[in-house]
Amino acid sequence: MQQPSEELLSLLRSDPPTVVLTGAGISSESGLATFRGPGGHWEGRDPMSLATPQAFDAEPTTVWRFYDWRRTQAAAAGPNPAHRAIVDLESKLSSLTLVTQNVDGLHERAGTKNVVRLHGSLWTLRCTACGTEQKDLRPRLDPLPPECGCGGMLRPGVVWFGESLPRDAMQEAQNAARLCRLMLVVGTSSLVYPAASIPQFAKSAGAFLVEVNPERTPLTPLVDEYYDGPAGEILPGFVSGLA
Ligand code: BV8
Ligand code: ZN
Repeated sequence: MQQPSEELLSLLRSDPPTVVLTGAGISSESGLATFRGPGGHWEGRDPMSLATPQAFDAEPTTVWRFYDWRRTQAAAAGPNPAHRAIVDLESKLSSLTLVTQNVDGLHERAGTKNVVRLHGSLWTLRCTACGTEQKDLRPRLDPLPPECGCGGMLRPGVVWFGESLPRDAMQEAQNAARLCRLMLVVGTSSLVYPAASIPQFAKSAGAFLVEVNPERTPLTPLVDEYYDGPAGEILPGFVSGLA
């Protein structure tokens, strides 16, 4: 398996402000399906077609059940060595900002303290009428979308396609990207915007860009180093090289 280069190790040893941007691929070794990989479909439906406000408007119970399934999958999964390597990096570096597109909560369960969630969380419900958010860690959701105290229907607290990202999360991610000297882009197809634009901010600010993914992506030609392999094997090597 690809070991970190001397260039990356000496950069890491200089304790650079670091951003780690993750996508569904970092959770695949926890057994969670990615959006575009095998197993992502649910009852024959493409998750991309279910993760939209239109789908929820048209088929609220179906979309609700899809997210109930996603929660049961995430609850049954556990953080893998890639999630834990980021926790280790966070403890060894003075400044590490973890920005994730994932909604599964595995970074939080691995122990990462500050998680910038660009696309919300499976473990939050939001009222469609008054917008109130509530944490909901129950293993299973009610069979039907429950009502908020105001009478509005509750929905999953995630960002669907066509919906704007939380302003503060995007702002925090962009600021961290502009200030970092090293960005690790891990397990994302770099197809979904505006999350996929974040590495560009780092690049234009002169950061050293590293991609970890067993497949090449539209970002690969732009990075300084591309590690072709699973994050659960590559990232621990970055940490042990720092020891
Ligand atoms: C928005 C939460 C403004 C829900 C998600 C045309 C051009 C450009 C943009 C658009 C366009 N048409 C529409 C858009 C906008 C759209 C978009 O980008 N679409 C894409 C598909 C073209 N974006 C939006 O709609 C965003 N909002 O633009 O708002 C706006 C406002 C109002 C009106 C109009 C516009 C909202 C996007 C957020 C959607 N919500 N998630 C849920 O989870 O259910 S996105 C969801 O899919 C994930 O969060 C993630 O972001 C994305 C999947 O991407 P990845 O995480 O990268 O996962 P993927 O499966 O794709 O890839 C996995 C990768 O891991 C692969 O590369 C694989 O090789 C790798 N891998 C596998 N195993 C491993 C591994 N890597 C390492 N180790 C391993 N072991
Ligand atoms: Zn309400």
